[in-house]
Formats: sequence, structure tokens, C-alpha cells
Amino acid sequence: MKAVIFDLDGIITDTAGYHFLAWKALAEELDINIDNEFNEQLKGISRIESLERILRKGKVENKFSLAEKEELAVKKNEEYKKMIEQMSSADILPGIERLLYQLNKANILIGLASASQNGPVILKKLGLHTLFDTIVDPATLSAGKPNPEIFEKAAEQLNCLVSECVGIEDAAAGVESINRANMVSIAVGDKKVLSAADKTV
Ligand code: B16
Ligand code: MG
Repeated sequence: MKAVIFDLDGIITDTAGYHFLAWKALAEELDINIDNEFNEQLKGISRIESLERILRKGKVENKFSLAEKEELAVKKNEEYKKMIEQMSSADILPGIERLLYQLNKANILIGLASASQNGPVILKKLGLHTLFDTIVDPATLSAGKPNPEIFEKAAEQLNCLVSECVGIEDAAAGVESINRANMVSIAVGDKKVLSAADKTV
């Protein structure tokens, strides 16, 4: 193993609750009701695809132009950015900081494969950005998770073969992305939801 490639939300820090609150506020304005169970489907999914799923739930997917959808996505992101403003190292999930330092000490490369365009800002707020050897820019991808592109690109940016990388994820779409990239997949969470992973903790 030469590299470990991390997902962000749900692995390094828990921003799923903030994403949910920001989407819920927007959905309510559109008279669409979303709950925690529905939110599970949005984990690991890009901002615009998350919006599409919410509009589909409200059966209003054809009511908005592309430009209006962009505006709605920006509005959600502005709300989300206010929520993550106060994040600090206290928001790092248990065990992660130690693991990152251990990998670093063992000369194992560390990458970030997050669908979040806020990823670099969040890593800085957590004080972990200097530990990462590479971050994939999700804006450059042709397809999001479960497509393997994001993990393949992380390996490429680290000059590693996919067979030399391990991916860590909390979402079913993310585990599928790692598997389709032919990396070893480690999932954190519910074994039933994440049964496709090589190992679940
Ligand atoms: P943003 P991950 C994902 O992050 C989140 O799980 C998902 O809920 C969110 O919609 C997506 O990032 C995009 O985030 O709106 O900040 O660009 O789990 O891939 O680290
Ligand atoms: Mg995640």
C-alpha cells in the first residue's frame, strides 16, 4: 500500500447534518418535505445532483431552468457556508488525526476524494490541510460518485497505481466508486448499507 484516499464528509468530519439543514431550509421554501432518511441518499452526491433528487421528490424537476437550478444550488451553499464558518479542530471525527499522522510518519501518501467543493476550506478549518499530499478538485470531474473517476484521479495525482491505494468512505455511492476504481475499500458505518466494501468498521 502506497496511499490512502479519504472521503471527507462522514469520515474526517461530520458535515452531513449541516448539509441536511441547509437543504431542508431550501426544500421548505419550495414546499418539499425532506427527512433524515431521504438525506441518506444525498451523502457523497454532488450539490447539483442532490438538488435534482430533492426536486424529483417534490415532483417539480421540470419546473426550473438550468440557470434557476444553479441559483438554488448557490443559495443552499451560501446557507451551508454560514453553518461551517465556526468549524475547528474540535470537529475532527475520533481517531482520524492520529491515523493521518501515523500514515504520514510511515511515508504513506494521503489524498482527498470528496465530492465537496468546500473540501479544501474545511480541511483548513480543521487544521489538517498540510497532511494531505493531494486533493481532487470535484469541479474537474465528468461524473461524480458512484463513478470511479474521483478515486482514479486521486491515485493519478499521487503517481500511484490504483492497486497501491486504499479508499475510505461512509456512503454507499462512495464505496461503489472505490470498488469500481479497483482499490481496496474500507467503509465506516452500517454494515447492511455498506456491505459492498472489502472491510467495514
Ligand atoms: P458541496 P463527501 C459530499 O462530500 C457530501 O457527502 C454530499 O452530501 C454533498 O452534497 C457533496 O459533498 C457536495 O458538497 O455542496 O460542499 O460541494 O462525502 O464526498 O466528502
Ligand atoms: Mg462522505
